[in-house]
Order: sequence, then structure tokens, then C-alpha cells
Amino acid sequence: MIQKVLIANRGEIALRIVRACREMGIKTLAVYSEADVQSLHVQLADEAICIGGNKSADSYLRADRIISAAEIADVDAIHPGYGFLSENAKFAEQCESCNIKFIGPKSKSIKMMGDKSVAKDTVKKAGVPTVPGSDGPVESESEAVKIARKIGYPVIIKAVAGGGGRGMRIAHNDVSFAKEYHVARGEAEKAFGNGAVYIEKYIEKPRHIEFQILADSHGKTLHLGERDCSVQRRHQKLIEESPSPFLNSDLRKKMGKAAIRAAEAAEYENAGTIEFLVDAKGNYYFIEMNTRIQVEHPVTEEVTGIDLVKQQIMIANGEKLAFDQGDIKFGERHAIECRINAEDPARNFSPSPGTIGLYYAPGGLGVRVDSHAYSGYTIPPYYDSMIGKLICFGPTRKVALERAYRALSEYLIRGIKTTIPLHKAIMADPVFIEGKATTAYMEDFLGRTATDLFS
Ligand code: MV4
Repeated sequence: MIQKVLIANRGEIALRIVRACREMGIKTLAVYSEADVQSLHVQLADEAICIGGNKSADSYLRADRIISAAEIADVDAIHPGYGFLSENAKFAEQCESCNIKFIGPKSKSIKMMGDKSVAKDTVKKAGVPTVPGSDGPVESESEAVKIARKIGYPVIIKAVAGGGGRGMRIAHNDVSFAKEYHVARGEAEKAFGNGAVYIEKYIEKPRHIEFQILADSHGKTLHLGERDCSVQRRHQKLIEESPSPFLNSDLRKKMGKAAIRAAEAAEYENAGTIEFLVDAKGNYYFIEMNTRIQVEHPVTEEVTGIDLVKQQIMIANGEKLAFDQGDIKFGERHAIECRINAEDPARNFSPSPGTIGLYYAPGGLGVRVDSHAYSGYTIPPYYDSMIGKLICFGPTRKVALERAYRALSEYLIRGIKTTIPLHKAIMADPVFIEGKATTAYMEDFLGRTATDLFS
């Protein structure tokens, strides 16, 4: 039985894991960098160990130091959260070899889904629709251009070791293809130490719709509905919602079944996410599987009423899922999440770290704030700019939208700039309100909105 968990993360997700553990009577050990000594998860955890300097490379990415802390504090399990080492197969293996439970999938599944071309090939064999493209990585420009011509332009070149939009290049003809192919390979080699790339038909203005998966170690795999994550800027999600305003119940059923087949093909256990692209005609294509809990997991929690972090720990404990697919109700609730980043939308989203003055989080019916921020907290400049998530929910999308606009109007964070005014403007935007946002939305919205609106 898991009695103490090391939280190998920081910020709001570390606080989220502390909360789930506390409700389960599980002790928590926070590991933190020198910059995070005042962070809320460090204050609220049962124990805390400083593992290194400010940079992630000297702390949250130091598997050796994390495992040493785990052994010193004699923990039973490690929860990696998202980012950092959460999708590092070697770290998962190291945990298991030290007899420390990794709260997540088996390292084999992480490795399989971490190679985006193998992932695609694996799910395709399970009958999951994938984007037409090359049969695996393409080794030479001459081979690649033949495939591009066969697929038909525009095409997208993707890094095998990439994901989340990293190392992607789009080509519209033979001339741009030659250049983009070599740029993509070079960037992939530099970023991931693996220059292999594969090619796909570029789906114009798709929606980015992902399905939440929960799978126990006794062969049960369920989906918990979808999240529409189309509102993104430079591959950084800004707003996520469930259900997607674009899916009808027939498409939801088909995609949910496909998501389960993909997870089973990956021999998946624990919480994971199957990412699809959906085109304007409702054709859906698998693009990636994320083998971790995601930032936007609260959207699914508020729609289904299921605590995903507790489920992760229970699955890691070897417990069976206590519900079946038919027990998960859809259509009774709508949830929308706004990511609150310490960035200035009036200045091209430049980072805005610093000390928070007055901090007042909104509340009331249908409002949840997952944040580690507080009055007087100094946001360090070393990490991701997200300082919290505002999740608003209600019986319909209309109510969820009204609550989001109202809650954003109450949310006070003085002393730094944030994306709060941007979210308010989006919640009042007719294109977003009508549920017409695709992955092209943010570029269009920013192009037609005066940025002084955001100050
Ligand atoms: C695509 C695509 C269109 N066609 N693949 C983005 C990150 C990763 N999850 C996969 N992504 C995409 N893959 C094909 N074949 C569009 C996206 C995409 C996207 C691309 C460019 C700019 C913003 C985007 C936002 C979401 C998805």
C-alpha cells in the first residue's frame, strides 16, 4: 500500500497532488529548488527536501537527486505530475529498479508512445484512424519529396522524438519542402538528439480534441470524455473545454472507442490522453498519446465528478477501477478552463515574473481555482509561466461561459501582468461564444483585437 508519495514537480500540480494525497491519508514529500523555498506545495507537504539550484536542470530534472530524496525519506511512490520527468521512460525504469512505484504507465508504454512514428504505427494496427503520410521515418530528401508529392501538398514534417508541436514544419510545394525537410531534421537533432522525421498530410485549421483515458492493471480501460483544446498560441494551450462544441454524440462514441483501442494497443495503465485532430467534415485522426496527467485534467474532473489524481494513486496501488464505461455520464455538465499565465498579452505575451501584491481568487457556484499563487508570493523566472487555472462549470456551455466571464472579472492578481484580461476578451468574443474556434482561432483573434484591450 502507498503510504508516502514524493511529488517530483512544483507549482499548482504539486499542490494538486498534495491535496489528493491528504484526502487519502497519504503522507507527502515535496522536493524543491532553492527558488521554490517559499512555494505553497513546500509549505503544505508533510516533509520537504531541497534538491538543488534554481534551474530545472539542477533540480526538477535531476532524476538522481529525486531518487536519493525518495530513499532518504523512505517513500513508497513518486508522482511526476506533468512536464519535467513525467514522460521520461528512463526515470520510470529507475524508480521501478529502486522498488519505488512510479505513479503512471509502465516505462514500456512511455517509450512506445514517446516515438511519435511508432505510436502512430501501433494505433493504426489497432484500427485507429491516423493522418495519411509516410510509413515511418523518411531517411532522405529524395524519398521524402516523393512521399510528399504522393500525399499531396500541403504536408507537415514532424520529429519522431518531438510532440506537442515541437519540431514541426509545414511545406506547401517541392521548393519549400526541400528547405523545411532539412530545417526540421536539424531542429530535431538539436532539440531531441534524434533527427528522424516523418511526413503527414497537413490538416488545415483542425480542432485539437483529446480523450481522457483511465486504465487499471486488471485489464479495464475507460474513456472519460473529450477536451477541446483548439485555443492555443504557439502550441501552448490557453483554454480547454468539455464537451467539445463541435462533437455530436455519434462522433463522440466513435472517437471514445478509438481512444480506448489506442490505449489498449499501448498496453496502457493509469491516466493518459489520446490526441486527435478533427477536420471541418468531422474526420478524426490520431496524432499523439500523452502518457501523463495533463494540465487540463480539472475540466474532465468537473464534468465527470471523478478525481483523476486519486484514481492515478489507486491504480498505482493495484486497485481495480470501481466504475464502468456506462457509469460515466456525459451531457450533464460543461466545463471551461482558462490558463492564468504570468505573461503580458499587451506586450506579445512577454513573461512577467515578480512579486504578487494583492491576490484575490474568485469563488461562488461553478468556480474552481487551482493555483499556488498567494499575496506576497514571488514568481520565479526559471520555470513555465503558468501560475494557475480557472475552471468554471455549469449545466450548459452558456452558463459555464457566463461564470467564466464573471469569475475572470473578480480574479485579482496585482503586481504582475497576467492573461486574465485576454481570457475576458475571448469569453466575450462571438466566434468563441458560438463554439467556432479551431486551432487557427488565436491567430485570427489576436489579429482583429487591439492589444490595449488586454491592459
Ligand atoms: C498536425 C496538424 C495538422 N496536420 N498534424 C500540434 C502539436 C501536436 N499535438 C500536433 N499538432 C498538429 N499536428 C497534421 N497532419 C496541426 C497540429 C496543430 C497545430 C499545428 C500548427 C499550429 C497550431 C496547432 C495547434 C494544434 C494542433
